[in-house]
Parts: sequence; structure tokens; C-alpha cells
Amino acid sequence: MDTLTQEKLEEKFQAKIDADIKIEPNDWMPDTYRKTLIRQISQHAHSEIVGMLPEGNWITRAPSLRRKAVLLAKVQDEAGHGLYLYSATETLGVSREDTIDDLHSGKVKYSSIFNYPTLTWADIGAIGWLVDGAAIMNQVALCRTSYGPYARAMVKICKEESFHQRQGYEIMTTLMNGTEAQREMAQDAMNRFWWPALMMFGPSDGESKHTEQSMRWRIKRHTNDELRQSFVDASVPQAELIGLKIPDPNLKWNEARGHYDFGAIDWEEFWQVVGGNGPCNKERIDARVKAKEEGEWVREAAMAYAKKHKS
Ligand code: FAQ
Repeated sequence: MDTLTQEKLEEKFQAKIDADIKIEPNDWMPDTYRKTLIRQISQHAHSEIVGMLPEGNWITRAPSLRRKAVLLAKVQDEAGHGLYLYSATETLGVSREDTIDDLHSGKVKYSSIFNYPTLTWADIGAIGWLVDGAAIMNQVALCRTSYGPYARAMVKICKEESFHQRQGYEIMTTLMNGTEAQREMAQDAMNRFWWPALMMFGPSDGESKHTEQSMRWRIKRHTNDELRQSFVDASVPQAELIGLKIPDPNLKWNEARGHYDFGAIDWEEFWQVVGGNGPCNKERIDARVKAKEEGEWVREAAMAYAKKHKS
């Protein structure tokens, strides 16, 4: 293709983005736009699937039948989110098999948050409230992302995530209305999940290598720091309402900014976890690889059945 045609195509493409017209799978798109989407959506899909593991750990130990039914439904929702997102990735011309292999080989990332362990029942409350809460803050904005299949997947995902956030907050509220030991357990979960939840939004804007281009393409509608700030502003009153303390001595309402100021994030910890050295990275990938190996016979049987009924 000559450069003039390439330039014209890129101009037309950007004009569509600027007019908020969705890009669909068969539309022309720059190679780098396609690659950025494959990276982000597949990372997002993997996060949903790996994210089932810390909570799945508590299904057999949920404190009542009601809690168990709710947690089962939530974890199954996450599986569904992963499947929509793998489908959205496939519309960009990559196979699901390759995408999953990239996760297992460590080539592609998933959210740092799922490399932390779930030590107590209160962690399930903290994940629902804070982790799903952070996920929604990011995903509501993604309902308006420029790539059609990703934006449409996000609409259903956000509806389910807001139920997840409420169930987590309800667990925390119940614990905070319980015994001294239950309140301590809830506060301990808060202490361990608060900072990793803030890290979910990614590096600060000055350090984020993809934000500028992704904002121009309207893949991202807000920067990492903008979303992180909105999350802090929304979470502080929720914590205060049920008597939980935010583990940050520098957290303070700033009247002039109209936002909470908060302490420095430990970016060294973030990059260690992203780089594979978090508390549970190895355990998470081992579990996914094992699940794939043990599911081989199911896939084979399904394919054989599909072939037989096609012919
Ligand atoms: N963890 O230049 P940026 C959920 C990487 S879903 C690991 O700022 P970008 C539901 C990033 O990939 C949670 N890696 O990147 C649920 C890049 O690396 P690369 C997942 C991270 O893409 C709840 C490098 O750092 N949500 O929780 C992280 O513009 C409960 C530089 O960063 C999504 O994936 C991180 N936290 O912005 C499930 C939402 N942050 O690839 C179960 C969609 C950054 O160049 C239970 N994704 N990195 O080597 C996004 O919005 C964006 O991709 C960001 C990062 C905001 C995550």
C-alpha cells in the first residue's frame, strides 16, 4: 500500500473515532490499534479467569448456604466475563488457543490484584467491595470504548460487577456489625487489599506507556490516575459509613481540589507483582495450566461430537 493511501486511511479512521463512531471487526484499522486491543482485551479476559481462583478458594468454606450460593453465582459470572472477552479478542483475528497459551507461558499479563492470597472470609467481602469496585470504575468508562465488540461486552459485564460490588459491601457491613473478632477480620482484609486495589488502575500517568495513544484512539476514556482518584473518592465514605479505617495516614480531604489526597503507592511492589514475583503468581498460573491439561478430554469429546453431527 502506498504511503498516501495509508495516510488517508489513518485520517479517515481517526475521524471516525473523533465522531464517536464505533470501529467494527471488518473495518480498516491501524495495525497498532489492533495490537493494543488484543493486548488489553486479552489481559482483561485472563484477569476475569484467573480472578476466579482467589474467590473459588472460599466456595467450600462460605459461612452459610446463602453466602455459598451467592459466591458460586459471582464466580460463574467471572467465567462468563472471561468468555465474552475471549470472543471479543477473537474478532481481532487471533485464536483463543494462542491467547490462552500466551497467558500460560507468561507472555501476556493479567491483573496484579489476583496474585494476592485470600486468607480469611473477610477477604471475599474486600474483593467484592474493593476489587469489583475498582473494576467497575474502569469498566463503566470502557462501555464507551471505541471498539464495538469490547464496548458491548462491557455493558453486560458492568451490570454483573455492580451486583458483585454490593455483595462484597454487604459482607463487610455484616462483619462490621458483628463481634469484635469479626470487625478485626474485616479491618485486616481492608488493610491488605486497599493498596493492591489502588494498583489495579496501573502505573501513574507519567509512567504509563500506553495511555496517551489509547486516549487518542478512545480505547481508554480516562487516564489511570483519574480513575484511581474517582475510586478513592467513592470508597472513603463507604468505608467510613461502616466504621472501616483506610490504611493510609496521608489520606485527607482536599477542599481546594474537591478530592481526597492520598499517600504514595509502593510502585516497587506493583512492578514486582506484575513481573511474576507476587505472593501467588506461580500458584495462579500452575492452576490454570493444570485446568487446561485436565480438561483436554472434555475438549476432545466435544470436538468429536461436533464433527460427528456436522457430517
Ligand atoms: N496488573 O501503559 P499502561 C476484574 C501493565 S477485571 C498487571 O498504563 P494500559 C474483574 C500494562 O498491561 C481487572 N499489569 O497500560 C474481577 C502494561 O504492560 P505491557 C482487569 C498491569 O493498558 C473482579 C504496563 O503495565 N481489568 O478485576 C496493570 O494503558 C473480581 C504499562 O501500563 C482490566 O484489564 C495491572 N494492574 O492501562 C474478576 C481492564 N496495570 O502490556 C474476578 C482493562 C498496568 O505494555 C474477581 N484494562 N499493567 O507489557 C485497562 O483498562 C488497562 O489495560 C489498564 C492498564 C488500566 C489495566
